[in-house]
Amino acid sequence: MITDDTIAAIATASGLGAISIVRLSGTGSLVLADRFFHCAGARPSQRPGGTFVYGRVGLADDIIDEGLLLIFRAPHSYTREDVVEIQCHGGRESARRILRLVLDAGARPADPGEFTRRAFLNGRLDLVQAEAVMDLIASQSSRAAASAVEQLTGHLSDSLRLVYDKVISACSALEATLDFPEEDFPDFLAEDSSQQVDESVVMIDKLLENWEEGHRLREGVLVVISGQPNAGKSTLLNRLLGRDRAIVSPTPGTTRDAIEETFVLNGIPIRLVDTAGLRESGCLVEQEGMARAKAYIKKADLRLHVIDATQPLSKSDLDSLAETSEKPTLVLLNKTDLASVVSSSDMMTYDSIPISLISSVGLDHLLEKLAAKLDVNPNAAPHATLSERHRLLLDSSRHALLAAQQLLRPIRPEGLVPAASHLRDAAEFVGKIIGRVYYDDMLNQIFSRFCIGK
Ligand SMILES: Nc1nc2c(ncn2[C@@H]2O[C@H](COP(=O)(O)OP(=O)(O)O)[C@@H](O)[C@H]2O)c(=O)[nH]1
Ligand SMILES: [Mg+2]
Repeated sequence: MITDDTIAAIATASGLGAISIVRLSGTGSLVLADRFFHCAGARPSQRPGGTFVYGRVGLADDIIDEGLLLIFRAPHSYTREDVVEIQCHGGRESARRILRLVLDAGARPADPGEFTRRAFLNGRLDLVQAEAVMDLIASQSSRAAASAVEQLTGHLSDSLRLVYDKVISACSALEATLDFPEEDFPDFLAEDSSQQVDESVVMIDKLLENWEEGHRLREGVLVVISGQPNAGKSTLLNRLLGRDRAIVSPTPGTTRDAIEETFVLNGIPIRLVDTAGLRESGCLVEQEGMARAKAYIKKADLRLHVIDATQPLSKSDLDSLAETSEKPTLVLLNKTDLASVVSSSDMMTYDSIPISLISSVGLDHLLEKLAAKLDVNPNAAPHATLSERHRLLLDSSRHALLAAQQLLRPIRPEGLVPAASHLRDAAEFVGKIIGRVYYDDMLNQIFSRFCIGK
């Protein structure tokens, strides 16, 4: 697809830093480099790919900075086009002025993700790998990053391509039968197709199994802290985050709004939410806070319910626990550094842990239990995981395959045409995942979440 226009962008994050990088891709990259990069010896466009050279950047009579020029020649570059990267000094100013110069000289500002989009269109990456690039940049935990790298290496793409090939092969076998007259169409081809449809469904089911984990890696697991005012909820949030994020005070009703922060447990990002304590209150702000708390508890993947163990169990605690008894819950009996009147045996069916947030008793146990409840295995090998986009398309493909399966059991001549049509749909859905099939709109949507310069 190699196009004539040359795109340019600052590839590094804005802010103070040692270096910034301005990146160009397209057939004009090297010619542009000749105009604004001045080095000893051969001009940039006379130099081989895979090399770098020191020089001064700017116009001959208006030097902006000194830096390095990295030269990549098509097809040995990220985009498979000619690419140059200028490493200049960090901070906003140098890179911005260099970019302006390049744009004035005829390059076009790159859209978000446009370098990666070109890498995809030029066949360097498939769509699943291209998405992994952004997942890696956006990852919030070591596990999510490892999973993205695994996806980038192409293992998920390989599995998806196998499914795609199988569906295509099922479809071709079936379509071949359509060329025969109805009275003597070759059964064996239709049977072969039917068998491949069954196998495709099994392969898709296996892929869908790992969606859940991918979702958790990307979005984080929602853990909500609930309990009565003064039980120690905000103290718990602060202890788990390792910093004083929420105000802690002996005055009940201090936390009004829900506070959400992320911390990482065994490589999995956890969205931890501190909520307003649940109690009778005439105050409108506090009531709104409690409504939010309840909404969060409803959405939570896991609830940490904090109880002040120095006070007798209140009806409100028991009601609130009973109300959401189906929600995975850990009950924390807090303040065990003082004389407790509630113990684990009072908690009956609930999983409970005695803790003291002030004297740090039981915190390790809490983290262990939390990891176990969330089924977070620290030793699990990283594997590429499906995104929501992949899941939806796989689901659609699966439905189309099942519809075809119905029509092929038993094989009847009149079922062949509609079955083949379902199989074409099934192939198209999988094709859209890896990018064998794509539309501009679809690519726009995928690459719009990328950053500029990637
Ligand atoms: N003795 C003791 N006090 C605690 C413990 N955890 C929290 N507190 C105190 O209990 C009060 C209420 O804590 P806070 O976290 O604001 O409770 P929240 O209303 O549930 O958010 C504060 O004065 C905390 O210092 C604990 O383990 N032991
Ligand atoms: Mg609080």
